[in-house]
Amino acid sequence: MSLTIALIGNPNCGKTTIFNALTGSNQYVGNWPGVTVEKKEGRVRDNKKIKIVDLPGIYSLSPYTPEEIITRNFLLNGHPDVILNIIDASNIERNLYLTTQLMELNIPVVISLNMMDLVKKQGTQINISKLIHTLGCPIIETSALKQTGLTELIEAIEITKMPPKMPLFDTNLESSLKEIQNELKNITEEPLQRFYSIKLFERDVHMMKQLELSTDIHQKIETIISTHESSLEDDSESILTNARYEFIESIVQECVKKAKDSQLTIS
Ligand code: BGO
Repeated sequence: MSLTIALIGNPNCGKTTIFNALTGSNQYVGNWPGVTVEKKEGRVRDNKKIKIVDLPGIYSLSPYTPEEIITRNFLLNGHPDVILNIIDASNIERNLYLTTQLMELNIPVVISLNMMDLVKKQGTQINISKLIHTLGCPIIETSALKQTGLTELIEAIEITKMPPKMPLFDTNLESSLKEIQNELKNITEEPLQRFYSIKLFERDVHMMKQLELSTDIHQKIETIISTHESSLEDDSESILTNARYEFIESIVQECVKKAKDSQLTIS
């Protein structure tokens, strides 16, 4: 069975190094339609049935740059079987921001926790089992530089069929998202309703246009958002960003022990 893999990560996470190591010379370079952003695809050296689509390095799935728009359009319309999310483990907090958004797409995710050679050198400890349990997806420790973990990465891609857990936010935000989701019942398929409700909460104009909401539904959703904003005296986009960072902080507190902390414990 052939598989299409969407390769995604922040700039400088090691995505190109991993892409080259997995595909070798089996690569094809072109452009994404309508833009001058390079499109690279390749077949895995040891399993030609796996096609990897190398998406541009991005920090978020917001609609502000051509790279972000290309990536999310591919995720929503390109039918990838698995997202391979490369995380720079030496910068895990910032990299997980994108991961939380990928987890909302109802697509199976495999995480390559890359730069583990650096993390080990720094003396940082990451509790991988806890991280797997919290995110609900396979996580493989890799060092693209030292070429470790790559066979395990391919094995995980071959067997992963379930999407990860959805990140959950505070009760008030969850209840506003649920209200928006209820308005989308007959408009989008159930598995993507949460993703769209989050995008609408952020007033993402591309998504509003794409969903072709009626004026009535649009107004109902606007009332939900502005009521939430007034209660927190903040704009919806910042509310969502803060909620994501709270979610990430709780994960990092549970699963990551920085070297500084271990030194403190020892002394
Ligand atoms: C330079 N471990 C370590 N230590 N480094 C890694 C790893 C890893 O697991 N993976 C990648 N790198 P890209 P994007 C460089 O190029 O794949 C390094 O943007 C240098 N170059 O070697 O390009 C990788 O595609 C001079 O580093 O990332 C590269 O995601 C001095 O991370 C950088 C030092 O990798 C980015 C590093 C001239």
